[in-house]
Amino acid sequence: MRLRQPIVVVLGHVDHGKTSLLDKMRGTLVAAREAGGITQHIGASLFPLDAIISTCKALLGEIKVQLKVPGLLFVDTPGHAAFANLRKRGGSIADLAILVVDVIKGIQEQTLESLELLKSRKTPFVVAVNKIDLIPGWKSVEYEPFPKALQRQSQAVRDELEQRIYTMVGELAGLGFRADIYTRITSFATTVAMVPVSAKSGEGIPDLLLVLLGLAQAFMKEQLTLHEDAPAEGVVLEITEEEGLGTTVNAIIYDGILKVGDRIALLGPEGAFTTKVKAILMPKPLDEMRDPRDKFKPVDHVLAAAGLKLVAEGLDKTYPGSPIYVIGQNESEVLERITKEVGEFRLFTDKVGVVLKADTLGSLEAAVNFLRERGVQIRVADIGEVSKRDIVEAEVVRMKDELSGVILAFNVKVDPDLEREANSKGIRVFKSNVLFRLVEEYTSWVKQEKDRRETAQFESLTKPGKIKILPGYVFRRSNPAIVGVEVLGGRIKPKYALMNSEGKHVGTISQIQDKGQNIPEATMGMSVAISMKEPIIGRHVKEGEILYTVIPENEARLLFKSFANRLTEDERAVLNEIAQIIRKNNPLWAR
Ligand SMILES: Nc1nc2c(ncn2[C@@H]2O[C@H](COP(=O)(O)OP(=O)(O)OP(=O)(O)O)[C@@H](O)[C@H]2O)c(=O)[nH]1
Ligand SMILES: [Mg+2]
Repeated sequence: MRLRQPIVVVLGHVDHGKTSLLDKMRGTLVAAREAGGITQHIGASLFPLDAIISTCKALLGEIKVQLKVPGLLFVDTPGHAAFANLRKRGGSIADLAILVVDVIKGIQEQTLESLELLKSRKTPFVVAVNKIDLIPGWKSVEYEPFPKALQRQSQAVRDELEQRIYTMVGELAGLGFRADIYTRITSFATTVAMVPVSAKSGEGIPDLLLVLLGLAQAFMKEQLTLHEDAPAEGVVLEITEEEGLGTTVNAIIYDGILKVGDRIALLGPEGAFTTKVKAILMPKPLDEMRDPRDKFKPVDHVLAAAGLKLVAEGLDKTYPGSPIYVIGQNESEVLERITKEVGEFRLFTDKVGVVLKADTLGSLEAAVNFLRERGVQIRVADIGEVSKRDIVEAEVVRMKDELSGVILAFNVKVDPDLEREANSKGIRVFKSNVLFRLVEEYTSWVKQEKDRRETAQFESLTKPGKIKILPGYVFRRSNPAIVGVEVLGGRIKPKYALMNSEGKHVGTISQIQDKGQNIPEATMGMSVAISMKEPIIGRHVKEGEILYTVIPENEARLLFKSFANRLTEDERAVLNEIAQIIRKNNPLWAR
C-alpha cells in the first residue's frame, strides 16, 4: 500500500504570519539540502520526507515514529477565503491545516472564520501560535525546538507566554475546540495541538513539522492511500491567462493519476462540461529557468498529491472550486456525479428565502452550509456578481416576506447602480468578505426588524384597564358625562370602550384630563377625569362602579399568546379579570 503526501494548508487572520511561516519552514529544509530539496509545484510546495526527518533529527534527536508518508504538500497560503475552494464533496481536499494565530493579537475575525471553515469541512488542524519572539524579553535561537527555546527564557517571559496561550485555550474551548500545547497532549485524536513558533527566528518549526507528520501518520492512513491507477480527482484553484497558452487552470490533484490526453470533466456557470488535457505543466527548477517567461516544464503524467497547471480547450468556462474528474469508462456517470455534487448548493428554487451570490464554488458552498445551519431559507444561490435577475427574485420574495427579500453578496462586487435600484424597491443588499459577518449583519437586521414590528403591533393593541367611578366626583351627568375615576389596574386611553362587571358596554372614553389638561393615557394609581358621550350617570353607570376596557377578541388573544411578557403585572391581572367576565357568556373567548 502506497501513501501519498498529505495536503497541508496554512490559514488564519491577515498578517498573522502565514506566508512567513511557510517561508521559514522552507528555509530550514533548504538548509538540509543533502537530503533532497523542496520541489516547487504550482500553487504548492512539496517538502520531501527525508528532508523533514533530517531537519527534525538534527534538532530534536532520534525520532521514534515510523514515518511512511512521502512528504508534505503545502498549498501556498491560500488564506481563509481560498481555503473554501480546496473543496471536494463533503469536505476539503486539505488533509491537514495549520491555523496561524498571532500570539500578541490572539484570535481575530478571520481566525474565527477559519475555525468555522475547518469545522464544517472536518479538517484536522494544528494551531501555530506565531510571533513568540515578540514577547518582550524573548531570547531567540534560530530553529530551536520549542521546549528548549522555552527553557532559555526568563520566568517573566515564560509566564507571559503561558498566560497568552491559556487565554487562547479558553477562547477555543468557548468555540467548541479542546486545545493545548502539544507537549502536554496525551490524545492527539481529541485535542487540537498548539505549537508555539516564530516565523521570524524559527523556534518551534521542527516541532510543528513533526506534529504534522505524526498526525498524518496516526490518523489518516486510509485517506492517504494512493490509488495509483485510478482516474485522477482534483480541484480548480485558480483560472489564469498565460502568454502563448491561453486560459489555463492551476489545480491540485488529490487522488489517482492524471495523464496528458485524459478527458476530464469540470463545472462552470453553464454546467458540467468535458475537455481533453493538452498539457500538464510543473514549475521549472529555478536553475533551469533562463527566461522569466519560460516558467513551466511539461510532464506527461502526475500522481497525487500534486499542484499543477492544466492546458486544455474551454477552461475559461470553469470556476475556482470546480471538481476535476478524469473520465475513465463512463462519461455520463462522471457528468452526472459532478452535476449532482453541485446541485446541493447551487440553488434555483421558488422558496421564500434570500438570494445569495458568492465569488467561487467553494465560497458558495461554505455560505450555503453556513446559512442552512442557522435556519435561513435560500431561494437562489449562485456564483457571480449581483444581477438584475437577482433583484427580480428578491422582489418576488419580498412580496411574501419582507425580511427574506434581500440579497447577500459574499466576496462579490455589487454595482452601485444596481444596488440603488434594489434599494429603491426596498430590497437590502448585504455584502462582506467575511462570511460570518455577512450572515450576522443579516440576521441581526432581521431580529431588529422583527422587534420593531412586534413593538409597533403591541403598541396598537387595546390594553387591559380597570377603573372605579369615584363617588362624589360626577361633574356632568350626561352629554357628555364627565366623572372622576381612579385607575385600579392597567391603563385607559381615549377611544377605549368601557364595560361593566357584567360585560355590558357603557360607552367610549372621549378625553382624559388630569388637572384640566388632556392626557393620552392614565395608568394604575392615577386619579383623572374622563368624558364619555353615551352613558347617563346614575342610570347606565353608578357612582362607585367598577368599569373595564373592552378588548376586541383577536387583540386579547394576541395579548395572551404573544405579548404576555410585555404586559405589566397589573395589566396581566386585569386581562384575566376581563376574560373571566366575558367567558361567563362565551367560554371560548380569546382562547
Ligand atoms: N516578529 C515577527 N514578525 C513576524 C512573524 N511572522 C510574521 N511576521 C511579520 O508579520 C507581518 C505579516 O506576515 P505575513 O507572513 O505576510 O502574514 P500573512 O498571514 O501571510 O499575511 P496575509 O497573506 O496578508 O494575510 C510581516 O511583516 C512579517 O514580517 C514572527 O514570527 N515574528
Ligand atoms: Mg500571506
